[in-house]
Amino acid sequence: MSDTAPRTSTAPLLVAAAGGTPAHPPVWFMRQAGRSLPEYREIREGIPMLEACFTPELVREITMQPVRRHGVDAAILFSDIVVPLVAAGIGVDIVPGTGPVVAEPVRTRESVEALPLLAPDGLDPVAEAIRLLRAELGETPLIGFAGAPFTLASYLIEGGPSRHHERTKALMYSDPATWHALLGALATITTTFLTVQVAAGVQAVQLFDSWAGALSERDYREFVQPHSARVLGAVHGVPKIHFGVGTAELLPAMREAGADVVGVDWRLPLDEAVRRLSRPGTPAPVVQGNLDPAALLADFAVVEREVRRIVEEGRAAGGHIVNLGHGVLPNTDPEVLTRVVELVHSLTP
Ligand code: 1CP
Repeated sequence: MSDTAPRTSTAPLLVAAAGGTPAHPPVWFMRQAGRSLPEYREIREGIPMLEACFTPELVREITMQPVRRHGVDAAILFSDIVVPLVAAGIGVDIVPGTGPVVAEPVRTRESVEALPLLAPDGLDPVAEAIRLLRAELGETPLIGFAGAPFTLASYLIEGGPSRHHERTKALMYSDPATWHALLGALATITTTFLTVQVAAGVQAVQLFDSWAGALSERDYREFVQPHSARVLGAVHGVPKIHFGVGTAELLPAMREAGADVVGVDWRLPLDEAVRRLSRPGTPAPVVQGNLDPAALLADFAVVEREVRRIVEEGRAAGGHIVNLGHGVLPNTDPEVLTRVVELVHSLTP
């Protein structure tokens, strides 16, 4: 933080993340940049995803698009969870219509030991994009992010997107030593990715453990939580949001990993999530979520009812950041997102 920066921010997202009462409920959308916006499709025309992620001027513009269009309470850096793997020299590409594809899947002790380290200067274009964005964003906070070790491991082991994560779990159960070596290496890479972003100026971070909900709580605690906790413990000075999908049974363990804010998907009402997250003698939990992304495809009367319900249920929390329960679906009408922002801003926190 520079000498001239205010010590406390009144930005609603940062107030809510700290458990305070903001002027209005803050709202942003996971995957708010990207395929639902025609201006995004236009600017990405002919430019591969990863090339875009390493071009500061493009990252700046794509990150700004949803802020300008919707008036959301935060920008999220346009990047991807595999960007630090690419910066480390691991062979990963993002294939249109598929997602991350890994050239040589990592399934043995030898391939884990051969994983490269990530030198921070490999992320210089990302840091440069963050500096450009802070200069442009003014009072609107910029959220940085990374994929958590488990979710990254799933892509590396499976070789690409996976429904059941079966090779991932097979390695976890059959060779715990190799498993922990892999998650340890990924925790180190993820920590570098996040600390570079914080040093460059992001004002909050979100750790995406999108696929952690595939695990039982017992397995999560044994095989995953220590590595995510190491990442979260190494990031200082900004609020930390910890998010996964299908994590109703994992929420307390995810909070214990060190998060200030726990992201909740649409399967669990926020008041029930708060009940599960609460511990006697500790401050009321702060939550983020949890509109079903598919509900945005319904009539606006339905959307409005759902938004009002979620803001109401969020009152049980110490603070509430309104968001979806997972990312914006590509066929979402951007007008609906703008109307949701207007509606949320008209409500009392
Ligand atoms: O608002 C934003 O768009 C921010 C940028 C962002 C973020 C936060 C992108 C751009 N990716 C992510 C995170 C990300 N990437 C996650 C965690 C969040 C989540 O659970 O949705 C995951 C799991 C990925 C991996 C990934 N990258 C996928 C999912 C594949 C699967 O397993 O189902 C996909 C499709 C990508 C590519 C990608 N990343 C981002 C965009 C806009 C795209 C589409 C690529 C394109 O436009 O060609």
